Amino acid sequence: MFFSMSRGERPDWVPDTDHEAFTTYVMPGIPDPHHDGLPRPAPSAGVFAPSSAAVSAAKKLAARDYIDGILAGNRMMLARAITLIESNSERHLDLAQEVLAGVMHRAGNSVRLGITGVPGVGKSTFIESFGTWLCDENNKVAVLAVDPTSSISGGSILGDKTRMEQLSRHPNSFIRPSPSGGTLGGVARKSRETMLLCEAAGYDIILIETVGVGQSETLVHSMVDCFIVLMLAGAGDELQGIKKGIIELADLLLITKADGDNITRAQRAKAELSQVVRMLNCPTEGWKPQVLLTSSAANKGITDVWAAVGDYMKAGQKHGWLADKRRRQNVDWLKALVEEALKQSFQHHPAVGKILPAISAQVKEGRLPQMLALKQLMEAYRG
Ligand SMILES: Nc1nc2c(ncn2[C@@H]2O[C@H](COP(=O)(O)OP(=O)(O)O)[C@@H](O)[C@H]2O)c(=O)[nH]1
Ligand SMILES: [Mg+2]
Repeated sequence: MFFSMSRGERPDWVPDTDHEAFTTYVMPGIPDPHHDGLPRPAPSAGVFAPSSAAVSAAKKLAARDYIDGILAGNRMMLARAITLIESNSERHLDLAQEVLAGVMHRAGNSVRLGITGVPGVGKSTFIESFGTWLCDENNKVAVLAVDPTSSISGGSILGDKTRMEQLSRHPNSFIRPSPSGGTLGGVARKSRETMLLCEAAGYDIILIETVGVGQSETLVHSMVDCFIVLMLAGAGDELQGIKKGIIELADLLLITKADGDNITRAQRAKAELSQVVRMLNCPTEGWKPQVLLTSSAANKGITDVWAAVGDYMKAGQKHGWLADKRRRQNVDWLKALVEEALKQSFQHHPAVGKILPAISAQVKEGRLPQMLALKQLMEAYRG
């Protein structure tokens, strides 16, 4: 099902009683399916189909207005700044980055949690109960999503509709669906910058939901402090799409839906998984990934998760790896952007574009060695 809502319209599930500052709405998709929202080095006229409608209401504001609004914790200004960040228009890029640069000194003071697992494992429902409890405890919680499928299926918005109703009404929460369309790199760039804006606006816990398929979990792993993997008891490994890799990424493993008939199975799964985790060679000093049982339906284990996150953060502070991890993530992020920009610059280079089809054809038929092809392409690229 497609959502065909224009910017500013409220989704039908937004509570009528809610105030204007309700921030969840459906982003328009990206008209150019090949554009991922990352800046391009040399835009030529007509290449972009900017989603300018998304930002038209906001464009009268100056960077200062956004910055002051965000730093004052104004939800409306935060939401508008995120819209700016999410815009694919070159025109908005400078302003968006000026805003980001203006608030960055106030970012970084949050606990960043990644939450992953296959569709249906209970991520959204867990975030609803976990997030609501955190908000009740006087934390300010921002929920973001990195969902590469959201442009096709409506993605997490479908889940949010029914699963996060209570949380979305809470005055201490801020929920932002995944930016839709574009490459995963583009989606992740926007989510990462959105996270910084939320932190600057005073949100002290950031929850980032992502599906545990493809590459999105690796990307989210590279932007959070603590990575939480949700798993179902009894479902086979293949069914869960579980590679050993994703368990190795986990700092916390939650067996979800540990309620009703499922309790015994969940306990058994916990014992098995704990053994697997013990055998993994965990490089994090002072921390062994923990396996916990949770039930969002019965509201069980939710506070244990927060206690475990607290232990994890304390271990990271004590041994110094938490700050290291963030510094490394900052630099890795720059590297990823450079790689992406170089790739795009190459792909959109006119001289490269001119000779590429003929060279590819020769390579395809085995008539031209790849290294020679590369040499010709690089010569064209360097000009
Ligand atoms: N019994 C039970 N069902 C749950 C629990 N958490 C989620 N579910 C159900 O599992 C389904 C998928 O949940 P959802 O949160 O949308 O999963 P997501 O795709 O990982 O975000 C829904 O039908 C939920 O009602 C739980 O703790 N216990
Ligand atoms: Mg979901």
